[in-house]
Amino acid sequence: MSDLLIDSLELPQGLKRLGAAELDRLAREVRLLITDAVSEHGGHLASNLGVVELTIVLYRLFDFPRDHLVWDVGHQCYAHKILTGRRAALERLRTAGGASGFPNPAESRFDLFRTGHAGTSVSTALGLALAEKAALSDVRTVAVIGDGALASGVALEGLNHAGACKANLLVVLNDNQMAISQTVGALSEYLTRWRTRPAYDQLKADVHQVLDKVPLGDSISRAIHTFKDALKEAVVPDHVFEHFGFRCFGPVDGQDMAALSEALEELKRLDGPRLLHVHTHKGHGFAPAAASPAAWHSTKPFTEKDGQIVTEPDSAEADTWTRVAIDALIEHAKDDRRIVALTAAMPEGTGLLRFAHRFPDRFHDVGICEEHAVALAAGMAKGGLRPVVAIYSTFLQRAYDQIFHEVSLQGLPVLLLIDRAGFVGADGPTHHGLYDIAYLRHLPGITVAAPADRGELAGMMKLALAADGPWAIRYPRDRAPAADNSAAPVEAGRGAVVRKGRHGAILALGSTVQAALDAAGVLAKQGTSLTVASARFAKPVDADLVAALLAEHPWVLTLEDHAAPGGFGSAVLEVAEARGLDLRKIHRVAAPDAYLEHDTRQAQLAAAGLTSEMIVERVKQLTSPR
Ligand SMILES: Cc1ncc(C[n+]2csc(CCOP(=O)(O)OP(=O)(O)O)c2C)c(N)n1
Repeated sequence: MSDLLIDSLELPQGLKRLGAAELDRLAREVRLLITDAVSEHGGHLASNLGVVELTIVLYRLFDFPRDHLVWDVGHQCYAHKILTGRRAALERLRTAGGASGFPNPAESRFDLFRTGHAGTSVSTALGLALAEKAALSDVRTVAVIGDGALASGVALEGLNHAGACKANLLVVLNDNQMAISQTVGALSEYLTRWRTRPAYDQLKADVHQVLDKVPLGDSISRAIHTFKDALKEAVVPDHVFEHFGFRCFGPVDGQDMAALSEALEELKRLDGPRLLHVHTHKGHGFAPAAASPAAWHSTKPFTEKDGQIVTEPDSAEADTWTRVAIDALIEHAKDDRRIVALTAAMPEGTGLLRFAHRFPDRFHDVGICEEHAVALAAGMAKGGLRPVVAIYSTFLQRAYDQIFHEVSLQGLPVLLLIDRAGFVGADGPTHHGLYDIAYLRHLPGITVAAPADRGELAGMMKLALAADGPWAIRYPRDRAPAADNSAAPVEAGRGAVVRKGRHGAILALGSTVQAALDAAGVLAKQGTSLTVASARFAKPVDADLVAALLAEHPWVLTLEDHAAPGGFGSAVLEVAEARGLDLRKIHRVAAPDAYLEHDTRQAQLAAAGLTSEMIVERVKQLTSPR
């Protein structure tokens, strides 16, 4: 029998009956469960440890799922998952069949939206609140948003609208002064100044002073009334979101369940747009994460040995595409002072931290504001700089319109380094980078490149930084092959044959070239000789190469770590059609038109038919007599 308190509770209702000492015990247990799951499977740790108390108090005071709770981004939902009966699933966190690292309505009715991108909670929660208003219901809606996500454009759009339409919405601002790294920007500086004002405690002192002045003999009920009224009016008068139409409260210590309960109990009784400013600590309760919250924002599996934390050896880090790309960029930046680098709150993930250390004055972290990053780069390019914007493929989706309107339409030399292009593994469908070719290649004048190895990347970087128009270089969350597969120098819009054969041809894009070469090696031993070409560019596609491969082989198989609709293979079909070539000889392997769940990247590539083993099978089908 388990002696955990949590196992004796009916969740989440059982939380409402716990006393202060039991709540403290529960918080410790939840923290341990989270730390255990992340130590085994990796995941977001620091943010989750910070919101344990807040999550418990929200579940005690509100009636979820009758009431609505929306977590922004959703990476901090582990306590929420544990408290809604998903402890067992969390033990297999981010692995196939286990709990997703993000909210997912398919997992539980307590999860309202499938999320992973920042800033959307206020808008979706507002929509829910307005739907409840239309139904004349008394259901309450709560959005929890971090100080990092708060500065994203969409969050501010939501707040702007919510304040004006007087919706019954409670926004809990989970301010821990961190996005992944330190939160940046003027709003963050404002919140820091605000945080240092003991507004809520001061408020209580003020109210008590009022009560002390209530004349003796006045009824107790009047005194209580005065206190409640005063507390209700205890808005923070000049808080910036007051001017957005929100009644603002706080800051409250988010690790103090009594203080949180007191504040939320009152706020629950009020109507209209309300904002509670909560101050939490990333990594709370786990010393290494509390000391280095950025490093522990998202972590690989780890163990504790003799009081020391040991993570998986990181020898491969030096070989990642991220590292290789930023190293190449740094080399160019040494000689070209016009090169500036931009990130949207991901200096660590994109590798740009190294650029920032080398060239602090030429580095800009704009916060979780991908649209702004791209528009800013357009302005910089217009002003004569050579901006390089490194953003994950999935988050760059935010900036589609800026790529079209501010960059492509103007023909400006902005270089997009599209990291995490392709399957991402454990983060799953909210984070796969499977659409960038589709959302870029229809823009006139843009060049979209995908290197197969380090040599190709170096060649592409050189061309991109000398180009007079927009470029994108996409690469996955993976190791970059050291081998220089193709001796042919990189030329814009040209692919290269890297292996010659006669039974069929594979035209592979980017990281899929290595899998194609591995498959060709296996097949050669079985008597099937293949041509393998590195396409290098998804826009423009090398039409001459496509024509030559079709002329010399019975079939051409395209490979890409990208969605099939609108991807590289589609582009090959288009150029072949434009030249009047035989489209029936072209076959495509790409990510299917479906959301592949969290798993290892390798398993996802296999599911899409993109591992060398799967390619061997596909080629056997193509070469076997029909
Ligand atoms: C549009 C978008 N860009 C970038 C990210 C990557 N990302 C995940 S969490 C995070 C930091 C969020 O900070 P905050 O909202 O303050 O939450 P905290 O982790 O501090 O609780 C970032 C930048 C994302 N999820 N969505």
